[in-house]
Amino acid sequence: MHDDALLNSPDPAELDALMLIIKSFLEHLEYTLGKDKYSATRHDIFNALSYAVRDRMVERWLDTQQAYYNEDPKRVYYVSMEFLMGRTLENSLVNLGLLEQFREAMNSLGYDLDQLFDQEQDAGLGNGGLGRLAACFLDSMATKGIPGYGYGIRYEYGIFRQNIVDGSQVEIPDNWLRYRNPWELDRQEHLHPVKFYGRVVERKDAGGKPVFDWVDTEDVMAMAYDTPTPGYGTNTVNTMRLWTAKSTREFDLAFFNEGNYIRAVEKKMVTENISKVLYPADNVPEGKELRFKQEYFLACATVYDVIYRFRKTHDDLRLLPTKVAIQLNDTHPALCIPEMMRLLLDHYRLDWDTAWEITTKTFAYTNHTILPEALEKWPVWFFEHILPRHIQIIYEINDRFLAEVRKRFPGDTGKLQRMSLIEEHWERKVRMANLAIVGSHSVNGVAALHTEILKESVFRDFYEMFPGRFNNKTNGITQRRWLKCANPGQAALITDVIGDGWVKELYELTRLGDHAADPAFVAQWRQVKRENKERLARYILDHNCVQVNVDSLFDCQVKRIHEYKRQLLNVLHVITLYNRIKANPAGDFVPRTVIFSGKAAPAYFIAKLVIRLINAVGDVVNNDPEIGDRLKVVFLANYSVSLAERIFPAADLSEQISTAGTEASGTGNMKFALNGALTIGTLDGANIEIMEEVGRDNIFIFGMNAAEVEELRRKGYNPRDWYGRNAELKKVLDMIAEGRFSPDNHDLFRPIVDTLLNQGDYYMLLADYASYIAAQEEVARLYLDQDEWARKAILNCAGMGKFSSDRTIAEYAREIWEVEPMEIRPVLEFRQHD
Ligand code: B1H
Ligand code: IMP
Repeated sequence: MHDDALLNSPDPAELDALMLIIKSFLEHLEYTLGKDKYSATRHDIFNALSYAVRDRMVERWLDTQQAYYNEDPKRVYYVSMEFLMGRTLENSLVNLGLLEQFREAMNSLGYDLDQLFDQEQDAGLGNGGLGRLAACFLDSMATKGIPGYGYGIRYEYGIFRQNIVDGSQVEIPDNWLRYRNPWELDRQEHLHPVKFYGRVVERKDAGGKPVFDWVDTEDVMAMAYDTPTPGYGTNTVNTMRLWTAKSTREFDLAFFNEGNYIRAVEKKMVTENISKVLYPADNVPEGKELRFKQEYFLACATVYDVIYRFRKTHDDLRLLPTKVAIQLNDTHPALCIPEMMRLLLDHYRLDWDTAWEITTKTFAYTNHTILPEALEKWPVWFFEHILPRHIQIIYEINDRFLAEVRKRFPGDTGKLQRMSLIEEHWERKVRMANLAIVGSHSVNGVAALHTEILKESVFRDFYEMFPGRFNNKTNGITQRRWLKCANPGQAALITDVIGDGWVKELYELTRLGDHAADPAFVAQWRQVKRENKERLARYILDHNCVQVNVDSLFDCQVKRIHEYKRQLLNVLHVITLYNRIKANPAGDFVPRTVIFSGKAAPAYFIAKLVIRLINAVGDVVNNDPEIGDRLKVVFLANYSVSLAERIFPAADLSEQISTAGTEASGTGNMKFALNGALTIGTLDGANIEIMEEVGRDNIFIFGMNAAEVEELRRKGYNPRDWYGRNAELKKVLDMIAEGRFSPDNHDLFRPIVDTLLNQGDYYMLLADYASYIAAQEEVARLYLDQDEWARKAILNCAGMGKFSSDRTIAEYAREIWEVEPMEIRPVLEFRQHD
């Protein structure tokens, strides 16, 4: 034991606190985990430490939950099929204000806290932006003192691990619970039944009113696991409650009594499959029965819990909307709406109008995408088969709604067809977005442009009918994780000059603007960026065996691989640069390291082929001695929250190059700019608002805007016109098509070129190519002036105040939820042990 630090501590109170931490850690190692210093593995050390941290959180958690019970404020339920939490240990220590104490305590035992942080598995219960947004919102709700809960599914397997084998993505199951999850507490007593299948029987009650009984169902139990979510610099600790599927006792009895024991165990496993795995599709729904059952599983267990908690202190369900706001994270949990109706009608026996008023006043819906293929539609026969009572309720909602539409717009049958909750094609489907809009009092988009597109095109009919229902809430990110934890060097430098107010109020960063012209500050800023780049360069060497030049421009595109995000456009630029260097080997080129990272949906053929192409181009470029370190291309495997935390701080350039009108918001764009990267981007999603905040001169904007994209599509877009007119572009595409990057299989990448030249280039890469290349030339020119680059980077960071999820949450709280922050005072008298 190295206890010099302890012995040197001057303050007895401080010394006491350290001793308590050490005691707590050692007790958990011994009594919770049953290990001593000889038998403890690194997982044991991590777990014992996490339990010691959790103990500090639990005290405030109990106080918070008790205060919610006693003071009965209005509560917010954020319901989401995804929570992409990443790691928890460091963030918890930062939010609790205990980081330095724990660092010192672990140091005195001979452990390096940063190495222990790296032991933690990511909680990867999400695909990308939508799931990470939910995680940032939990941090901000707790920090702002909003009485909030996250409700989701405790997938046994989160988003797959991505390995790259011979340049291709290979998916490995993410068994994240293998070494236990120290942050969760199982709540065996919170066990709710969820029904599936069966049929509906109609009968009359004593008063002659119809009653609908849903009978002969197959039931599954939902069991709760709770994770505390602490705010920064407050006593508030909120709850994330995730549901896991368990078979019922009745199920066990019925099947085990049949006498075939093994068959009974098999069937038990099948019912518990509901919470087994996250569907790894981003921005495209998976039309599978199991996914549908997952969505209902979440909806049913959550609505039951919300009403149960409300009824602990209230009898009159009509007051529900004054005490409860439920936010639907896209349509994935939209079955909450018919489920709430079912409970109010069939269980609590309210009349339709009362039930409908309670429901619509309680729910609010956030839309996250306008890609037509990503709007959820479930076949009517799924409902008839799996949720027979819900389809009756949905038909009734639709009948009443369409009657209203008819009254407002007589004779407009096109409108009726478009607005119906049911799509009448050869296969009839329920349009989940229409259900969510009709069943909510608020519909919001996630960036200004996105909300305009919702109002003007995707949901135009609904906007005409309910203009007051639509509103914008531009996304944000938590600066605690994405700057303070991820980039301690830059965070400390900022705090040195403007204080640490920015950790709770990101608009404080505005004051950095005054320092952008200070040469000493600029020099320090550059030094921090350089150290971050060195760290990432070491990671790249370790993982990709590529030595990159730390003085080169780190040009980063990290996000899900999707055609609309146009990683391929970036590759076209890389090959263009390669050709230019090859054509002029003695020329002066600004050295670049182009870094890609991201997962493709396992069934998304073209996206996976793009990954192969990136690696294939890397093989050619990185091994060409004539290129040297002027150009390197690396694909970092297994993009995840914890890998993102390494990449953002080291980035010089942020690629946000989606076709205008396709990226609802983006949040990676905000994380890059906050970490001092300049953006090259289209006028899409939140890029537009970033430009407004940092100034047109401090961002590289290129390409068509959303209106121009639409106009060109309307006029008829022929990508071959662009191919024919631009010699550099033609050469690049010909090289890919002819197998220049796939010498063993010349046709390997032909399908990629086909999507561009023969299948209409839906995302218009060719139309934006020339403008993109020109913008990249400007980037390179600016990079030659390192001080000027750093000045603009500082101004980008200084302009990020708007993009804190604290601001976003404050807007939701005020304008949608009508909830007030609540201060939690510690209730110390219960604590006998310290
Ligand atoms: C976003 C999704 C999404 N939009 C379907 N939509 C999914 C759709 O499993 N599914 O079926 C999963 C995810 N994800 C993203 O949300 C947007 O593309 C981003 O632009 C946005 O920043 C993010 C958060 O609002
Ligand atoms: P939950 O939100 O239903 O899980 O309850 C959260 C907290 O509310 C509990 O941990 C208690 O602190 C408090 N609580 C719930 N029921 C009661 C009660 O009947 N009396 C006092 N406090 C309660």
